[in-house]
This record gives sequence, C-alpha cells and structure tokens, in this order.
Amino acid sequence: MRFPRHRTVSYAPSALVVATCLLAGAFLTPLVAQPATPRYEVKRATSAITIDGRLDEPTWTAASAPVTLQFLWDEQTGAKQQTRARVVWDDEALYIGYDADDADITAQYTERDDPTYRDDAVEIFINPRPDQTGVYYGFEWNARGVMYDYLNYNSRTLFKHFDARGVEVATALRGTLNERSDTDNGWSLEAKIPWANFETLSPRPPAAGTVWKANFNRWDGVAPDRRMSIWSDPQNETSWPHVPERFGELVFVE
Ligand SMILES: [Ca+2]
Ligand SMILES: [Ca+2]
Repeated sequence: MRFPRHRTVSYAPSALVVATCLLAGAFLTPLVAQPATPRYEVKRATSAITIDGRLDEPTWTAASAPVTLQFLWDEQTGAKQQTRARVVWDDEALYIGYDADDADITAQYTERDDPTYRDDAVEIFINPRPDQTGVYYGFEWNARGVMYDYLNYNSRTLFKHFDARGVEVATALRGTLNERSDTDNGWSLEAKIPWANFETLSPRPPAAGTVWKANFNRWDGVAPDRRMSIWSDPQNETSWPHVPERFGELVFVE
C-alpha cells in the first residue's frame, strides 16, 4: 500500500476564524505567569557570632552575598533606602544580620510585642515546613532591637502571644535615634533564633539540603512618609507582605 505523499498546505485564516478567535479571547482569563521567587543559600557559620548588632565577624563576610529588598509600591512616599540581609546557621540557631542605609533613624516602641512595624524596622517571616502555607513565624524588630514576634495563621491572623524563647537581638546605630535634625548613616541588627522555637513545624533542625521558605521586609520612615521594601515580591497591589505562597527559599548548605 502506498501512502500519499505529504503535502504542505498554506492558507490565510478567514475573517470568520479570526473573529471567532478574538471573541473567545475576550472571555478567557489570560494566564499571567508570576515571577519566580528568589532563593538564598544559608551557609554554616564559620566563627562564633557575638550578638551586638555589629556585623564584623568573619562569618558574616563568608556568608552568601546579602539579599537586597525591592521597592514595589510607588504610591508610598519617603526615601528609598537600601537594606542588605544575610543569614547563617549552626547547630544551635539561625542568625540574621541586616544592614540598613538610613539618613534618619527613628523608633518609638520599647516593649515586647509592641507594633514595631510602625517604626524603622526589619522583619523576617519564616516557614520551616514549606509543604504547608497556613502557619509561619514572624519576627519584626525596630531600630532599638525591640521584638514583635508572632505566629501568623492563614495570612491574616497574628498570634502575638506566641513568644519565641532564647532569642538574642541587638542593634548598632550609625547615627542618632529620634534626632530628626541631623543626618544619620544607617543601622544594623543581629538576631539569633534558637532552633527549638521552630520544632512544632520542624521537629529537627535543618541539615544541609533542607529548604525553608521566608521573606525579608523593612519598614522605614515617619508617617505619613513611610515605605516598605521586601525581598520576594508578594504580587500584591498594596504593601501587604503576608503571602507565604510567595516567600523565597532559604536553602541550608554547609
Ligand atoms: Ca529611617
Ligand atoms: Ca510575641
């Protein structure tokens, strides 16, 4: 049996076909791909870290290059001041170091679980079990080193009566706090969070190869000139960062 030879047929779509396609398109929701979420390699600490707010230990220099935070909401006013954040780990704890450019360092709140996000503040949201997005841990420290820590449930409910244990935090200011008439340089913050705080979602501390999810944020400025910057874009029109589905990856490595 002989098969017919292949033929190439070219034709112009009729006006009816074009019109049908356009009509169908009008009723289809376009699939817009979300941008990829970032990843950060969390290296093991190479030397002891003294929690004094100064990122001058060799282990910070040896850490992965810092994440930088993006300015995503143009309706916000206030200066766009850069923030760099690094993370390292050891058998005992997770360590986070932030370095913030800041020409005007301000922070009013002084008590645990005060709304420090209304001050100059840096934050990390941590999900130690990325196969779920219902619950994660939030830590928000102002330039005084005052901590607001909580469990976030369903992206909307913040249980501030969760108090992490054994957290050490300190800030170092390159400037004057709440003195608005001069020009400051910036501030840095070191935090140590023992693994035991995460054991409900992660019964064992991470090992090399473990992936957790997280986001880094900063609130900066004095109302009404406030601005949020963030590591992984939550794909929100407003500056609501509590979107665990959009957290970036923390990849633990040796
Ligand atoms: Ca500031
Ligand atoms: Ca708390």
